[in-house]
Amino acid sequence: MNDYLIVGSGLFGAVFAYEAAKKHKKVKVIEKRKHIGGNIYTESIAGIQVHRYGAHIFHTDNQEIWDYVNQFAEFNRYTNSPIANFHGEIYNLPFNMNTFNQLWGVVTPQTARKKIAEQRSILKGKSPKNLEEQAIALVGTDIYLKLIKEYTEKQWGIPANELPSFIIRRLPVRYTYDNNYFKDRYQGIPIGGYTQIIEKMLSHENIQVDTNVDFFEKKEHYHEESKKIIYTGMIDQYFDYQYGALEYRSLIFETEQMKNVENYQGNAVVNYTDKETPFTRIIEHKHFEFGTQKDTVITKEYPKAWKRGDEPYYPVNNSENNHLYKKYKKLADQQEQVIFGGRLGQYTYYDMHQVIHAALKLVQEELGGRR
Ligand code: GDU
Repeated sequence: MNDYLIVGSGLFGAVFAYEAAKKHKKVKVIEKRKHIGGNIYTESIAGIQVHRYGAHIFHTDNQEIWDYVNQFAEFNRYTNSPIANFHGEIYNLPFNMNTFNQLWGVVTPQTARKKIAEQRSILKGKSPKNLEEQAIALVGTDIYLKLIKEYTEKQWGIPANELPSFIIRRLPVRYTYDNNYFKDRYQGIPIGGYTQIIEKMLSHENIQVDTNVDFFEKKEHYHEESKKIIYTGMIDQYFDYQYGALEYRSLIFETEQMKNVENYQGNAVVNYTDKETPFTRIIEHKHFEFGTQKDTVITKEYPKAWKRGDEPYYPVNNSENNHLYKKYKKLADQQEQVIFGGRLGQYTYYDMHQVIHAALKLVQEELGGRR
């Protein structure tokens, strides 16, 4: 009998498994894919750590979380500063004095603020109700049209005026010449990739890991052999889509190794913000670790509508889906044996540091005591 069965070996499941194992619990982790790590999985190609399921840049403002993750890997000093390419014009992200200067030639924060205030006036002082209005309120119409609208609609497959405004508030707007994408105190990439982090967590002697296993093929059996289940898959699938399917956004990754190309695009992340380019961004993985290999590896990210059987990457947190999620959440709360966690189990657009935070909170609630 397992004390805990963990469904999914991503960051949420792995943190919980590790902490429970340390407290002498018997833990079994099952994973549908052939490898552990969920979407933070990285693997080496030509000596370069490739982020197989999209770019993952660790950042947090919480020292406890930073110290926690640093137990499992050494982090470098990488600072995320993506470049936007709009029809060949290059702009710095996030929106800051460099962007304002490139767009309007303004050099002082005062003139940049004035320009944005002028453009914001089309909202007539109304408070923003959706992503489009929120974006215009923050940075004005020029930036909205060149760097936000088409990228966002490509990414989400929904008009920007039907998306929630919190999505754009993820990005800072700065009146300084600072291209750092994140506001957090701590930031970096684990030297040697993310997979080692999960490997270290799951290598505890009280944890058994089975890959290539689908929970739904033997759901009853798993319920019988475990005291509790931590389920990190899609919450609607767990309940057999009984109220209907939640929406997700999927992605296709096209990865290419380029022989004898030392430096393809000069930056780890380049966003293509026009609607004509079918992908949203190109990741050149070696730049996350300041690599000097003679080859390079790039990945193009194509957003895609999600249908059953596809990989769900992002929850689409508009009001209909959030309403539907609440119904599933009610069912989830009635399950004594099962706890739902992670991006898919809680239908929440979590970043890695938030996932660790949520998993440690659950550890505290379930197992109490100090780590
Ligand atoms: N957005 C734009 N234009 C851009 C970039 C973003 O309009 O050039 C809008 C989009 O609506 C997007 C939203 O801002 O959906 C949020 O953007 P994020 O970059 O936060 O979205 P992602 O989740 O795709 O970002 C992921 C990670 C980030 C960071 C980033 C790489 O969640 O932490 O690593 O990739 O730059």
